[in-house]
Amino acid sequence: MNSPRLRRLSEARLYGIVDLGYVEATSCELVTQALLDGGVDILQLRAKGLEAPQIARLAERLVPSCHQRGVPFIVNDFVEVACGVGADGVHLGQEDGSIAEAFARLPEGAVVGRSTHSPLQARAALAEGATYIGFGPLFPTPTKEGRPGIGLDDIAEVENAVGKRIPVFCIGGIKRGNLAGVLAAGARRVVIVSDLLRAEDISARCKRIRSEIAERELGT
Ligand code: TZP
Ligand code: MG
Repeated sequence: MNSPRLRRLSEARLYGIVDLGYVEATSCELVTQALLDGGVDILQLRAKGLEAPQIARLAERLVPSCHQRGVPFIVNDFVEVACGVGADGVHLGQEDGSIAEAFARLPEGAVVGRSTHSPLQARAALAEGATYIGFGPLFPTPTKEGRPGIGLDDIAEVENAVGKRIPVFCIGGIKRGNLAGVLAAGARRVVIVSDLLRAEDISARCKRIRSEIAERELGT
């Protein structure tokens, strides 16, 4: 990844996902533009149920807009798609294979993110060399149905043990109404999917979230 985008990731506060569970394939570019206009620092394409070639066709259309804005573009699940479309990296769940193997298949400097659901998994991802982690789901969420929320109690520990070395993005059921509590529990960075994608004005919602995070950081 080029260094301005790498820096953007290291300083990231808001991670946006174009999730085909909420976005029609035909709207992906518009939604990407809205998320970028709203100031997301990193953007992922998540397309559960689609095959690699379909995901690659979508991703190819989104990479240029992200890169024009200096925003890293990440592909969920599919290392080969990330390689093929010039993405900055891949995001892998616990069951999606080894981090080392993904790095070996991606170009030098690529990003490998890992979903984690406990402090133990968060530490393991750091030890395995993940570039960043997702930590959650904090709350039950329709975006990842059937999983219990892990709550807010472990955020401070994970921020302390892992967040000092790599970015930790809290995820799962985060929305404007509970963001203050998530930040008060020690979160510094968030991934928000449905609350952004269902918003009437996606860019405006991103901006509100970003300013709430900034205000908290400044202690205002
Ligand atoms: N991984 C853990 S929770 C989650 C993912 C992909 C879904 C987050 O979506 P939302 O809509 O912000 O709860
Ligand atoms: Mg996965």
